Amino acid sequence: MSKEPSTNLESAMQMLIKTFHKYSGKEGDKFTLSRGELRELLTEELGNYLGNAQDKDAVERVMSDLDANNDGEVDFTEFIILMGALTVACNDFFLDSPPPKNKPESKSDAKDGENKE
Ligand SMILES: [Ca+2]
Ligand SMILES: [Ca+2]
Repeated sequence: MSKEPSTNLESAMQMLIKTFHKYSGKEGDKFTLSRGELRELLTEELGNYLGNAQDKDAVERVMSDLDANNDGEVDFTEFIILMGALTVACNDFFLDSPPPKNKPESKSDAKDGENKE
C-alpha cells in the first residue's frame, strides 16, 4: 500500500502524515490531536514559526481556528489546513524578503570569497 516517496514533494507529504500521527497517537483518539497533543506538535515541530506556542492562549486560538467541526480535536484535514496556511505565510514572507543565499543567478559573489558559511 505505502509507496516509497520518490520526490521531495512526496517526501514532504509523507512527513506531514508521519508527523501528525506521531502526536495524534499519544492520547485519546489515535487519529486526532487533542489540545495537549496539538500544543506538543506546535512546540516541538513548529517552534520557529510559532514562537508563542508555549503561550496557552495561542494554542487555544489555533485550536479554535482549526477545529472546524467543533469536536475539541484537530483531525488530519484540519491539521492540513493549518500547514497550508502556514506555508502560504512562509511564502509571503519569502517573497517579501530577499533570499539570504543559494541564489542561482549570482555573478558578482563568486570573486570576493566572503560568502562562505
Ligand atoms: Ca490523540
Ligand atoms: Ca475537529
